[in-house]
Amino acid sequence: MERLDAMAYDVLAAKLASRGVDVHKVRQRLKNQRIETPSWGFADSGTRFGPYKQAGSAVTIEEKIADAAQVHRYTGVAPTVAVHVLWDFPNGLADCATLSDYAKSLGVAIGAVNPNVFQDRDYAFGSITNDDPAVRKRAVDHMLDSIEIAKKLASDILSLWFADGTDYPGQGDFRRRKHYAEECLATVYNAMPAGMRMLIEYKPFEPAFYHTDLADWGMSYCFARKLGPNAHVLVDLGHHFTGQNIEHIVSFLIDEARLGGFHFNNHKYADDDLTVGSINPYELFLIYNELVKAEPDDGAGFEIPPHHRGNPPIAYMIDQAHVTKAKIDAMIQTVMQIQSAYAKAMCIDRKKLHEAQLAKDVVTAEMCLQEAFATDVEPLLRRVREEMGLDPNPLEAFRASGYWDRVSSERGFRSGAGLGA
Ligand code: RM4
Ligand code: MN
Ligand code: MN
Repeated sequence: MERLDAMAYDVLAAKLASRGVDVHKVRQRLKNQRIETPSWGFADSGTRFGPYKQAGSAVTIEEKIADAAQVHRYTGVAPTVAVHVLWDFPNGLADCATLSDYAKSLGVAIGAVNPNVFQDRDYAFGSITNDDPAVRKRAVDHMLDSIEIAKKLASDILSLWFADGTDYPGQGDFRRRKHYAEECLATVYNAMPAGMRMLIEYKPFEPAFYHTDLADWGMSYCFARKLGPNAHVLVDLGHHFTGQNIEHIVSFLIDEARLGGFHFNNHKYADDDLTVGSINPYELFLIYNELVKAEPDDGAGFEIPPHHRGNPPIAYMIDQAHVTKAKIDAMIQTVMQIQSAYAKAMCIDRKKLHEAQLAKDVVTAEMCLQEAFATDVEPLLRRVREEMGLDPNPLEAFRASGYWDRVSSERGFRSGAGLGA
């Protein structure tokens, strides 16, 4: 097996060399990749019809961090966990006193802090766009508290998503609501310490079904620009209409230096929060193609134009709720899927692609992408994992560890705070 692996790797390295790709650099970049898991992805979640409970689902933030640490332990590239304030710290600041140390003891750290201004009944008619100043203040205060929590947890990302919108024409005034949102966001932005970034997520519909106040990337971008250099757009892959060209949006935002991060997931119909790459792996690959081009060294030895540079650091976060899959298995599978898309995007013959574009040879240009997408990058990923001191197959290694069997019998079925729970 080892000999076969070594042979497969050599064949792949030779293939990549013929495309002008330096396989050593690709390995290095794969080792430097970072993916953030969400605390809520380890807890019970559900559908609009109700929550589904799994034996072993995490309830406390300590359990969620412990589960996230398993994902990092077997993949080596998921060292941070995003947290959701209301679900993870129901008592606010008091709940997170020793959490950084706890996370550190398990080999991980806290990532983006997500305030929650959508669950409470008060927000049914909007949070930062509500006509009632007391509700707007409540939402702003919660975000200010979230900044304090982020400081306490040594996190430098405040990640915002708003459910604000209306269900029927005439229900609200678009422009009045827009001005409320601008004012509230400015208050929050100005309270952030130096070095903290605000990520602004958008979503076209749901839970509001007529209009959403932050409906698309252009609106998030517009708010971010008005706020200042530390406000960036968060692209959640599930928050687009079917057929929308997400890689184009990604590329545009990179060029404007406003792409702040991702919420990885995949959808077939709406905001399904399925495993990224499960429905449309080619889309994920095409997104990574844009990201690879924006990295300082494209690893292909081909000079990338300076206008592709200068974007802020990109937070690669997962936002998935696994209802039917075993949660840690699904998270490891997700990380592997993202690694694979990244690796494939680095297998593109960039010189050939560039020349084909200039020569208006559409077929060759497209085939440069298709050949890279069809490349079996598993031998490369296995080699990288071995070099990182990991098992070449993280999912099998995790399953063989017995962790899940142990925690599911220890924890059993329980209720807890969380999405739909
Ligand atoms: C939204 C959005 C946010 C997430 C909430 C629960 O659709 O994706 O990121 O925090 O769901
Ligand atoms: Mn999201
Ligand atoms: Mn979503």
